[in-house]
Amino acid sequence: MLQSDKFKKIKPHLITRSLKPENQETPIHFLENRQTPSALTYRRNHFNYPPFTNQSYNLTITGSVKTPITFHYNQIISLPSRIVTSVLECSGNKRSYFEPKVYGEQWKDGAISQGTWTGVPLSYLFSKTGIKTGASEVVFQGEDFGVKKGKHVHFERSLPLEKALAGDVVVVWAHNQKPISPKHGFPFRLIVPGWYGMASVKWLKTIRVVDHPFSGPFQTDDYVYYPHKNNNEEAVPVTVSHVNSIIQQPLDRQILQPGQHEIKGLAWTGEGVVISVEVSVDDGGTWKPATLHGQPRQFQWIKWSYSIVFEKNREYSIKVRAYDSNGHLQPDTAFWNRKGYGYNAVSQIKIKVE
Ligand SMILES: Nc1nc2c(c(=O)[nH]1)N[C@H]1C(S)=C(S)[C@@H](COP(=O)(O)O)O[C@H]1N2
Ligand SMILES: [Mo]
Repeated sequence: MLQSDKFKKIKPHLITRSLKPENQETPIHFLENRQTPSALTYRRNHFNYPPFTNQSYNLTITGSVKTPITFHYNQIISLPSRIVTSVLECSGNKRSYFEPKVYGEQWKDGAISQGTWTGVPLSYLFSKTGIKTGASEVVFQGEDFGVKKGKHVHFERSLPLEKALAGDVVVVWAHNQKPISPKHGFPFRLIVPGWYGMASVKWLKTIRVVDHPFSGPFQTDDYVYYPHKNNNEEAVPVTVSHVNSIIQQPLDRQILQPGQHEIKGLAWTGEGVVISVEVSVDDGGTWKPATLHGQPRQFQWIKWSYSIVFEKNREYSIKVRAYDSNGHLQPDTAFWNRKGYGYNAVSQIKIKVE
């Protein structure tokens, strides 16, 4: 191989937070495409990867339904399908920036991806099974399992029935036009666009309609905002993603040459769309609008950029904040909560000009 061919092979790798179970994030400056390639999509797992068996090709809908049905993979992929391109952000993304610090995976900004998912709307599957009166929630069980607080459990999450029936919740079997990779949920996963990632259950095995509040550990212990350090008062479940942004260029603490530069990054929100992004190069003293690239689309991130001439021998404190169509704005300080979910304070970096 020629020396120059070797150099062409330089490519990004995920940033490891833990290996068993696998938790790795994406270096944010490689979130370039509308579709994050599967190999560069962050991986967030509570347990080891589940064993794959012939049973894995079946998806059962049971509980408070009129006709319980087990669908086979071949049936599911032949049903009327829907395509959704959506951001998936871990609710623990940016956790490492909380002050005071909190326990849990110390994610920086890269526990986020955007992908195109193909599958069958959950509401369509329910039109086949029917739902009994009195049903209130739907529980989604993943094939993966392990020990949590001394108990042997599967990864399980519920949605309120109303949300489960909303047309945008989809049981998907393809990611970026290919079968979902084993690490991201093959053969099926749920996708709940606009909600933090924990709702999008991978290796989906059983869908159970229930008539009482579901209280599994990933529902009522984890993925709850606890505003107080020492008690569980005022707890609120984690649901919709907050309005948020990242600065992809320049990098934090980068040393630059004087002259024209482009500051750029991404912005997104769970409900509504991003309507503007503002940049400050004087530590939040004054704010100017960034240019948005393309039309804002529901559930998708939008690229933004801002041109500036940097002067020599200076340091700049750069801040960025996004607004959405529901009137939400990134706050100066994130809402602190004990388990460190939903961090969305104004994004910031510092750079130095030689
Ligand atoms: N079965 C199962 N589904 C799961 C999880 C899990 O550990 N097991 N993690 C959830 C969390 S917290 C997130 S953020 C996303 C991550 O999806 P990804 O690993 O495909 O990026 O999957 C969700 N679905
Ligand atoms: Mo997550």
